[in-house]
Amino acid sequence: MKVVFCIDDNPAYLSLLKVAVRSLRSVHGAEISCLCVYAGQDKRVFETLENEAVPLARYSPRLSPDLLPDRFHRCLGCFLKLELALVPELAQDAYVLYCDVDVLFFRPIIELFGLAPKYMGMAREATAPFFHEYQALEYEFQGRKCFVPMPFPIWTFSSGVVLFNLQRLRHRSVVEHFLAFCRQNVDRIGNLDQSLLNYFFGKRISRLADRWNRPPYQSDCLDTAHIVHFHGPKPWEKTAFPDLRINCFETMRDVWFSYLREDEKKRFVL
Ligand SMILES: [Mn+2]
Repeated sequence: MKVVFCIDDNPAYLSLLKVAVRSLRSVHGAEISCLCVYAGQDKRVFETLENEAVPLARYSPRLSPDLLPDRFHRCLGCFLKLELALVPELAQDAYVLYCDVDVLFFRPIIELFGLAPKYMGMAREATAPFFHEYQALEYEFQGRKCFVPMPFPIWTFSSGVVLFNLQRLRHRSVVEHFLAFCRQNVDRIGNLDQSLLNYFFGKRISRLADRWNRPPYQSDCLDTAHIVHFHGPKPWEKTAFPDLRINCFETMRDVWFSYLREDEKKRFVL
């Protein structure tokens, strides 16, 4: 199974991607297969991917920037994961493990390769369930009106690590329905791609154990995490989110920096 990353032109992503890929190979060896999906044309991205020997899939998303509200333009990359079932380079893959680039592979992930979620597997965020102001969201698909009842109470699954069943998403136009829903409801979401996945797939999402997506601010991260997710403050951030720079944050941040060369560390004020 491939490990898939998605990026956009945010330069911070390049350091994150390097550590994600290096830690993945450190845990699993160089033969683990990965792919990076990218819609832009920044030379620095091409160079970094080439230097890190990460295969690139250039992809023009159906949810193109002109269809997304301006306020999402700073993080276009996060929407790419919604379309992995349509990426030609993944056409032969039944399942893929999507990971944000702000992850650190800390223990083996082989166990995940044996799972077969019906649509997708995601770990839960440590937030309380909530109720959306809409009882149902609607969208039109091929001239028909479709309704998606909100999966009340809505438990939030994190889109930082998603084990996608691409085969299922390609079957019977599920992904086409989903993208029609996304296009027509993107103004009714709070949390980017994650809201779209949670609202549309709701109770069809299979729950992954916490160890597959553990933020460093959780006290058990060091002892249990297989994939550490720098959800909240990024490893180099010293003042943002003070209440989340707790527990294992400092330790995991040091592990993260250990994957960078001295010259690569210099761009961060430590
Ligand atoms: Mn993330």
